[in-house]
Amino acid sequence: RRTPKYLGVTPPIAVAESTPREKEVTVTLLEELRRQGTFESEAEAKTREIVLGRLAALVKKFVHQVSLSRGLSEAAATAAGGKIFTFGSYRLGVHGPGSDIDTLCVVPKHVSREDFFDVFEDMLKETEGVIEVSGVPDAYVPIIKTKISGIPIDLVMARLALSTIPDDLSLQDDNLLRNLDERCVRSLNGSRVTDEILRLVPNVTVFRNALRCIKLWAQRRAIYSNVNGFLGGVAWAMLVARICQLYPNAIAGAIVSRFFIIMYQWTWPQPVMLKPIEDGPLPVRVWNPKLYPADRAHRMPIITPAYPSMCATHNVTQSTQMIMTEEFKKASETVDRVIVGKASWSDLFSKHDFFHKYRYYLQVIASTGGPDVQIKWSGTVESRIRQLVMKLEYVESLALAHPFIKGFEQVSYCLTDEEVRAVAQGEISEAIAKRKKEDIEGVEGGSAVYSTTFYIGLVVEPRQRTSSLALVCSVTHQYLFEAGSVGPRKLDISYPTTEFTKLVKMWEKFDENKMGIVVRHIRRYIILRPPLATLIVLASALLPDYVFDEGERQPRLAQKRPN
Ligand code: 3AT
Ligand code: MN
Ligand code: MN
Repeated sequence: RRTPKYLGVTPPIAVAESTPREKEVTVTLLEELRRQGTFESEAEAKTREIVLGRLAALVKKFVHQVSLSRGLSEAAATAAGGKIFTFGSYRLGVHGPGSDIDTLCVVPKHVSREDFFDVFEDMLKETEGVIEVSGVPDAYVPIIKTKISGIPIDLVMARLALSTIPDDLSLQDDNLLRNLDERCVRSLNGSRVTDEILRLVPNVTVFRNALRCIKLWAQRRAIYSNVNGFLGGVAWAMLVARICQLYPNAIAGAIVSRFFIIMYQWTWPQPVMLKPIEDGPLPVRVWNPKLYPADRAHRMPIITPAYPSMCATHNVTQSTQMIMTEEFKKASETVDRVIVGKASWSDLFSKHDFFHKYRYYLQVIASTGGPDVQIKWSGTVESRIRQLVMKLEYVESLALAHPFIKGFEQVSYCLTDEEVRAVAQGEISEAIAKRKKEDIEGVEGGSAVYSTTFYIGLVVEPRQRTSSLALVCSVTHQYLFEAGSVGPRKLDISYPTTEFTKLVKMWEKFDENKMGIVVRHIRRYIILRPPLATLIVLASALLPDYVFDEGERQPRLAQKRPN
């Protein structure tokens, strides 16, 4: 069998070497990435290596100890082995200072998942330099989160159907997945996908530098987030890898420039794949739009290269696709200007303008009375926000529902139940905002409210000569409209918001007495219409200061031309 001369599902677009100008801009790109602080220090890199060495030894010790307890001989217990593999940004070589190390612990068949969360977790806790060990054994991908010598570590485990795990074990063989627990297959997946991506790019250094640039850009433009319907780290990595395949001899600056234009013009839902989808030994679903209607619904399918292949962009909605497409376009224009010397790379990394862009925003406020329950509740609400976005997309006069990629957390110290209710509704008065923990200590009826607020920007379809608009929001029953010549135009979003709150309350751990969920609309600014200026008493809430960086806030009052 002849091996193809290229990597990927099609031949390359061009095999040319980069031009001198592309080499120049690659140098300046790397300088800018350094200036932006995307690289860690040498000291931190060294610490990571030491930490990984200690972790590898600890996993071997763990396997050894459990092996002895299962009655294996000393020699057999030592031969049982145990190995760690990294995945995520560290394995790809694009991690920044403070990134975690995603680590997979592979153990032989006589070591169980329970051992991992009992024996190994305890061993970790007793290890010097280890703090904050917390296991989540019932997660979809069970995980231990920890910190060793200041480096955050995510640990997952896979138990293979092998009696020994040798040091030179590779996870590439699909047959290793036979007879494994589903959680082990899922845990192996991250590592198998990352390794496969690295095998499928023509030049790993070029890939890394280009990906570093794309990641920073996506973060700054607030389109880096899988749960909110944008792309996560693995999906961005696969997109960059595909461009690298299409231009096997191009250097990073050239890859970045091709990246944006190709992604802008990509004919979705044609999938991005790094190799043909393969069948394998498990009775599991592999992505296949011909077979499965759910896969057909993927708008921007980006398919993982390791068996069983899956779509990494299942969460993309009509709105998030539109937003990303617009960003690809803008970025490609910026890079064009960089290449001709009319812009600098720092322009590509300029901050998003989410909180300046829309007239109307929805606030989704998740609240509870304690920090631990708040993490779970706000995480649940966040993971459902794309359901709200999709429901909003069905509202006729809404052109776009743009979810922001992170929630804003606050703790408010309340003296009365009334204040607690107000905070849960998003009304944090100045008096409450100023109050400190000490101010409610020992006060009867005093309590802390933890809240996380998510934002969705709304674009209302323009209607000819309509300056009047009424927003109806079910939860707060506020009507809001500007008096206008055409009569109030209603935008009724009570159905999507009510359905959404019902949906999040269906969470199995939902507790009506402890958890609050409120959706309300707010505005960016108050519009003053000169002749009617005094009538702007319909005081609806405005975007709060905390969404802006210092000095970023625009005037709260927008003067509107008399019409
Ligand atoms: P950082 O540099 O760490 O921010 P990263 O790409 O390494 O970037 P993560 O550590 O969050 O990002 O994730 C690494 C991989 O872990 C990506 C995915 O394969 C897996 N992963 C992350 N979050 C989850 C999750 N909630 N459930 C299952 N797998 C996850
Ligand atoms: Mn990571
Ligand atoms: Mn992680």
